[in-house]
Amino acid sequence: MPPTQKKIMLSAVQPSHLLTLGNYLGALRNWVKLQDDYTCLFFAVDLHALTVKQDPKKLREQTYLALATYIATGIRPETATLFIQSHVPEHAELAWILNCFIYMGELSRMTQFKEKSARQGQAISAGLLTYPALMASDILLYQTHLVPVGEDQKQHIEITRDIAIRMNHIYEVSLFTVPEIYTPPVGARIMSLQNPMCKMSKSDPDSNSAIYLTDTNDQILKKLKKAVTDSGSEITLDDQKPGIQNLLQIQAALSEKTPSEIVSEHTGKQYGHLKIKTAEKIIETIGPIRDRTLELMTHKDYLHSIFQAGAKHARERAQKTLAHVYDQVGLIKGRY
Ligand code: AQP
Repeated sequence: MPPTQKKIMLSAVQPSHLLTLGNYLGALRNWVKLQDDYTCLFFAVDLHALTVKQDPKKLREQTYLALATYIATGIRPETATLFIQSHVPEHAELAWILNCFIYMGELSRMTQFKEKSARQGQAISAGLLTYPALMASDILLYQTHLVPVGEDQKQHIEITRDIAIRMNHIYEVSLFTVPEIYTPPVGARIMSLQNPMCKMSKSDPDSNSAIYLTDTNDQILKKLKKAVTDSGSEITLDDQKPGIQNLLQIQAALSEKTPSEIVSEHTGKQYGHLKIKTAEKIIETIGPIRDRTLELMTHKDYLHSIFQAGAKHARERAQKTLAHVYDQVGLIKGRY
């Protein structure tokens, strides 16, 4: 199909810390698999990252790193539009309008808000609460058809759909395409290696809880050996064994097999064997991505040229939607 007739697929990652194996299996890998069937926009959501405390120097470096990782994973910059969220000011502009159409009750019910605000204690930023408005803006600006994400982001896409339907209804015009969600059958929720009841997260302060996409082979092996399991020894798919289930999920996702097939491959083996095999599988996949990412990080001018071209292209699309929204909600067109 010629690119102009393809549907739009869009997704992003917050450069709030180093990207994890969860980000890879839940998101990035699926972007690569689906990229040929869609017109794609992928970006680093640096404005979202500001909803939790950031070191400015690290944030800049992590933003480069996120985009380098996209390319290293297999996203083709020749066909996909790659950019940085803050380089397209329309994201923040539309987010303001959407903020006026989302209800406080909807925002305060979001699981991510509840979990992250509990960690922030008394000083909870308003940005953390209104995060879904900015995310809805990211998606709706481009008339997106499909958003591939991990399980944890499903709720934010659902609220995006609700806002799109609500505003299309209020103004009796198609302001926004209502996006569909894509989550992978295996790997949509990778759990922490240290607490398998919580999801693996970039911002978890315990670095042993996550495999970062820049970890060395040695670090990966050590983290897997330290992974929390339980006191048993039989490898089975059992809700009472969340640590073992997580390792089986990781191996299954990386091998394109089902978790039950992985169980069969480990019949009669001990937990230690499963940990080593899982580490080997991660190294096999992540090793080349890490090496390519670090190589790309030595060519910042190249990376910069890609996001500059990407932002220019993204703005052309974003401006059309924003102008239509401004007009429909009753703002006077500027004449500058
Ligand atoms: N553990 C996970 N398993 C599967 N998918 C995951 N994703 C995140 N964690 C997992 C998916 O990765 C994409 C990018 O996520 P994000 O950067 O927008 O933020 P997040 O969902 O809040 O991810 P993190 O790693 O937990 O970041 P922090 O710690 O900064 O909040 C999304 O598609 C997400 O579903």
